[in-house]
Amino acid sequence: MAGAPLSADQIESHNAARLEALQDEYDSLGRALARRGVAIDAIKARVGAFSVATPTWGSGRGGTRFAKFPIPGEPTNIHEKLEDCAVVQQLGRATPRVSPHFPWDHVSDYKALREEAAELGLGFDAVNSNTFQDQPGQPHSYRNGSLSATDAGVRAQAVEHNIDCIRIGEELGSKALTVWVGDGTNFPGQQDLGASLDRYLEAAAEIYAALPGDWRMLLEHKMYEPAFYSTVISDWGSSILAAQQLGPKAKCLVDLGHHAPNVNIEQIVARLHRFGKLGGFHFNDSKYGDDDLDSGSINPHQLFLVFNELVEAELSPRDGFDPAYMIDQSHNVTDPIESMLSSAEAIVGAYAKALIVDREALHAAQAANDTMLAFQALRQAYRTDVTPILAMARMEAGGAAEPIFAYRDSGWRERKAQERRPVGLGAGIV
Ligand code: LRH
Ligand code: MN
Ligand code: MN
Repeated sequence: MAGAPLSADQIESHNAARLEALQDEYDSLGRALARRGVAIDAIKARVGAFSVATPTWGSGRGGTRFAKFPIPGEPTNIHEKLEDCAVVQQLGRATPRVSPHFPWDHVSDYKALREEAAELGLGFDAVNSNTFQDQPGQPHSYRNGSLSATDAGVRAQAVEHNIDCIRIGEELGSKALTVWVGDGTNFPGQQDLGASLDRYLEAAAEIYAALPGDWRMLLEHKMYEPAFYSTVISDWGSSILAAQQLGPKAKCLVDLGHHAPNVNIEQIVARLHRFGKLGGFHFNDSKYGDDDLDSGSINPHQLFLVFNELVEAELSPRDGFDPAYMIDQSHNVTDPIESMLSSAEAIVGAYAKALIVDREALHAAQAANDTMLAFQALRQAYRTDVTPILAMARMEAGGAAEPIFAYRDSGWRERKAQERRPVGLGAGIV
């Protein structure tokens, strides 16, 4: 790969030292899966073809509203963020695209940025707009909302920003705009709940009208935060209604952290797919709310169940089923590169487990109302350690057998700590 950030020789010798053991584990798992009628090489091929985008904003250390604790060598601009995302891709081989956020990733020349990313082996995924923060020099404030604001000037500014994001995305080679607004209220009576949705829909339609023919507009819902009494696009119900009203290019994006506690997210996935409106994911994990913890770190079973629905959806596609997969995490206490490597592996691993579910047995048990055997079909797949499949797929694509160890050995962060300017202390991002 031209311009790859790490030495290919280092990855090769890392792999050479592990190949024999890995081959042994892969062959043993292959025999076990063959006895279940599953061809391991076919699963490896599907795993190798799967990808998930990394968030540019996840490559720096995040924080909470209390504090942010930067690490030496973390990226300070979009160029350095791309470099770090390229490290994640070079070692993990599951994250060939980055999802940018504007204006956080603003540059003056987007064509050059696209070339710079391509040199690093990266492309661009969905662009994310930001009308949840005020920017220096901006005429109107979003303190009272953006697309749903009562002030027409504020709404027009928010629409224009989203259209600017589309134009930037076209230069970058993106095909989708993700719209999440922080609009909502903190007090009963603060706003008319119906009228604010009307204003949102009208403004969103102006953005929709500016979408190129082959683009999608991904509506991201969130139940609370920063608004704590109501949010305008609070749940998948509001999201699908808005997407249906806007038109076929509008789809719903499911951020795993944006739901009520204990809600059945896999069922939401199935519902959105049923109506052809499943547009994409922001993967993360959570214990309490929109924690933005690493994917699969708290509830890996839920991640598996989500992928189980996605594999079912692949088998019965509706309306061009092709969801955009992205990570959306805040790495507050880890090296973001390590968190993205670990998260990508958790996501791909959940997909691999879903692929090895004995679907025939599952569907037969469902038809016969045999609850326990239906559950066992899922359980058997979930219990399977798919690590050798993931490692082999990665290695065959030029990545590392054990990406986090290869990353540590590369000394990347220590080197960057010498080269990059230190990040100031301060509050985190959302
Ligand atoms: C909102 C959100 C949304 C933003 C990102 C930074 O909580 O999930 O996707 O764009 O965080
Ligand atoms: Mn999100
Ligand atoms: Mn979020």
